[in-house]
Amino acid sequence: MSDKNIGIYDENQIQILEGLEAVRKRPSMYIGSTGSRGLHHLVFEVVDNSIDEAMAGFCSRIEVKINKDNSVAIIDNGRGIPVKEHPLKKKSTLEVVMTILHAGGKFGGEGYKVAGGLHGVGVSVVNAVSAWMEVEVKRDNGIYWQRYEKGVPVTPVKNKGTTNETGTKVTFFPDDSIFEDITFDYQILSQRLRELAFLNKGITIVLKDCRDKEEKKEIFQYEGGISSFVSYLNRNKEVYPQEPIYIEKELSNCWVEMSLQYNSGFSEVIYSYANNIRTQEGGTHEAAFKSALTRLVNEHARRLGLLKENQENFQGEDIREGLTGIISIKILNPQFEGQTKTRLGNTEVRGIVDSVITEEFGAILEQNPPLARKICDKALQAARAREASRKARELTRRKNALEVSNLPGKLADCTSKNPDESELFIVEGDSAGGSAKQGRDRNFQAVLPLRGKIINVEKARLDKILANEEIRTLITALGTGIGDDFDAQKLRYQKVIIMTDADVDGSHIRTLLLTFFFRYMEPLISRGNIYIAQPPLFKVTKNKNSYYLYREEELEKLMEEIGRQGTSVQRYKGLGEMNPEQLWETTINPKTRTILKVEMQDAIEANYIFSLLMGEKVEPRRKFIEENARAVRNLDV
Ligand code: 0RA
Repeated sequence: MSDKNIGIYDENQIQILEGLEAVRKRPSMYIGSTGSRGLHHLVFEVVDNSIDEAMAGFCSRIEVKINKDNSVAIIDNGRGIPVKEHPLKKKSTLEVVMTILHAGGKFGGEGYKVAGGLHGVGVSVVNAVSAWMEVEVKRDNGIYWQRYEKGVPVTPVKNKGTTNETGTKVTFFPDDSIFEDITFDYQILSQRLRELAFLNKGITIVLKDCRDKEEKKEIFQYEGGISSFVSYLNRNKEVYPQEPIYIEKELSNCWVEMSLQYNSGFSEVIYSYANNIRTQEGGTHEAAFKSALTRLVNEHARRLGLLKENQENFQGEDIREGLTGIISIKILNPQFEGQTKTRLGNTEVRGIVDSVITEEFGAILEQNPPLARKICDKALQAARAREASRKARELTRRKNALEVSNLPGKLADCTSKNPDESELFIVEGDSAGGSAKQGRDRNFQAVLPLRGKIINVEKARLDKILANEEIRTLITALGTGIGDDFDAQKLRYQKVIIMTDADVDGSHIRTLLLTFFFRYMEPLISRGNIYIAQPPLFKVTKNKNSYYLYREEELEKLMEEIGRQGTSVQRYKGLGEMNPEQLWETTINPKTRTILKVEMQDAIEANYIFSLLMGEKVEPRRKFIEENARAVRNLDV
């Protein structure tokens, strides 16, 4: 093969161009989006191929390196992409894998491949959306190399020397005419690579960032697999038992791994995975895990005499209070279903996971009576609290059923009953609430003033939370219900906007509200229903002109522009200092306001931060605040 071949279009060439052209025309169809998510998917797509090699038992180390020029290299010590002539295409298999859609998969020889969701589209897709890509393969005692631009080879496959090692190095530079922004975020890469290292125990994943003068490097390697993951999730918490419970077993071609541990909090944190993909919507493996757990604990509670004959069984939620658990399975042909294709549908998995957990976790409980007793005791306490909360919960439930007429008195509802156009402002304090009520457009904007402080849900059980009047009012106004009753479809307002003062108290109330939404109405956050209002910090007046400023930095700039003489500056300490018209103009009117959508980049990290900031332990919180205080903007004193 020679360079001259380029530009000669035989039918193979045309097929390739059509395939890759399709990717470049509709990149989102292949990588999900052309935003940050899609950009980082490129790295994970290549890494998944290396992980496949690891799962097949041929690769022990993967390195991801962000280069100075913002290109990324993924280096593994797997078998290397085959380089010999492809029997059908009559050219190097390496070029075939890199340039033909869906040719990335292993030919024959099936393993537990990472496939499904957006992954598994093949390295050729990454190639297609890269300004350039280079691949280096060590295999068959040689080093082979090829370069591509926008997915098209610009060199032949070259032999660059000899070696007795094997492996693949893929380097690519994303095409900035396709992506909104081509800057890689260290945190996003680090979080997913750490997760992959937990999910594939023993494997070493190295992340290097060479963009700054000072090189950053992390090594992820966990002999404990997902039990290390559970310890990580529960770090800085009081835990029981000291070491997470861990089981692993292969049954009927399905690899099942489960780990769990309690902490002293009240939330239930369960993550499920199929072939390394987080199954956010659950599925057969998660359902089987939960039901087996419930059945086993109830059986032991009966056997230990903790549940008497006339007593009802514990419910699943009783047993999962304060539980951190992970179920990870690997199967040959995962079926992903659901809105976001993150629900495992394979029906055979249900029975497999059920038997593995029943057998293995059953044996652990049997062999360890103090453990079984403690778990049952915990469930018993939770069940009592649930009974106590039932009444409080019924109050909110009944009000839901009775529609608008029974909405809380404090709520100034909007006229529209169409959630798609309706907004709810949750406002700190009665006086600001009053201004907001007068200033809003009552056709589609509702206002709910919060009088007292809302309860910190991180430190209380549901019964106590529901005894809090502010929370009950909020639940009723939103219309979704809570806990097992929660139904996002019933949300009465498409936008729920938190509007608090720009001071310490305001931040506190905002954090309390966000903690509540995260723990009890999480779908509202992932669906993008929760917003934060941005009231101005200053009003500057000169002659007949007024300016509203939303950031500290803007003040000095404006003063330089318009001059200090005859200029008056009003600093807003609270929302209450604005009259209804001002509030409308600056903060409420959709045409002139700015509101921030609350987004969650990573649920795992969010879980940790919320329990750290709002939970029981003081020392780790102090440390976190000390370490992060410098990064905080607008801290008022
Ligand atoms: C096709 C076939 C085989 C391995 C690979 C592709 C492969 C691809 C990538 C991408 C990054 N690292 C990779 N490592 C391997 C199987 C080769 C064999 O049977 O020997």
